[in-house]
This record gives sequence, C-alpha cells and structure tokens, in this order.
Amino acid sequence: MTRVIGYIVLFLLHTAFSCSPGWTQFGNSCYHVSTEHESWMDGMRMCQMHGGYLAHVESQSEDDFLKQLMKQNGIDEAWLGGSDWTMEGTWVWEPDGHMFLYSNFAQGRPNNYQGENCLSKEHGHSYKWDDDDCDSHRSYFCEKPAVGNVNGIIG
Ligand SMILES: [Ca+2]
Ligand SMILES: [Ca+2]
Ligand SMILES: [Ca+2]
Repeated sequence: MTRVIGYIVLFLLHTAFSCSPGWTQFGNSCYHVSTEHESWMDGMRMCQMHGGYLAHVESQSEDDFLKQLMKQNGIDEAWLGGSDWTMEGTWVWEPDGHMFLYSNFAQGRPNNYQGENCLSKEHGHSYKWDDDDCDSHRSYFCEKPAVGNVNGIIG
C-alpha cells in the first residue's frame, strides 16, 4: 500500500506541472525564446497572447538557465521584461512594475545611450544585460507559470 502511494506521489510530482510544446520548464515557470525578431513591445504583446510576459529574471540560476537557452538556440540578443521607461534609471519588471531584486548588467551598463529604456541579454556582453533601443528588433524571452496538468493526472 505504501508503495502504491509512493508511485502515485511520484506520478503526481512528475505530471503536476508541465509546459506546452516549445516551452521549457525551469522552477515554477515555462520559457520560450523566439527565433523571430520583434521590438520589445511586440515581444511583450506576443508573450501576453500566449498567457505570459517578457521574462522576469529574479535570480542568478534563472539568468544562467536563460543563458543556456540562448546558447542552445544560437540566440545572440534577447529581450527581457525590464524597462526604465516610467522613470529614467529606475528599472522595473513590466507590466507589474516590480523593482529589480536581482540584476546582471554588463560593466558600464545601463548607459541610456540615446535614450535606451528596454532590457536585453546579450552574447556580446558575456550574456549579461544592457539597456537598448526598445524599437530595435531581436529575439525575446517569454515566461509564464507552469500550470497543473489536470488532464494528465485524470487520464
Ligand atoms: Ca522569473
Ligand atoms: Ca533609460
Ligand atoms: Ca545600452
């Protein structure tokens, strides 16, 4: 009996959280890195259309995970969900507006060059962060909660 319960618990742990095809799980979130290039705003819209947002990077381990996704997919630059559009120099995760608890800007960045307000993760900066022109087109990271796979549990 204990053994059966053990199997059920393992089964639930395995299936309770999952990601849609094309999304990769890390922690409690699912991530998708686009191969097509969009402006920051269009990237955000596309993520929201899929029930997510441009990725919020809240820890070194999450940052490292995204770096691996970029390497695996040959992505050199990708938008993250950070912006200092609302108040110059104050970086928040959009659209919620939460202040950065973790940050990984490259040396000398952000530099607000010609008024840059959008957050990018870049191979050219050893996968650290830079502020960039929100209208430039590049890949982008979507993040959304890993959801309970009810169908998987029942059937
Ligand atoms: Ca996150
Ligand atoms: Ca700025
Ligand atoms: Ca910059």
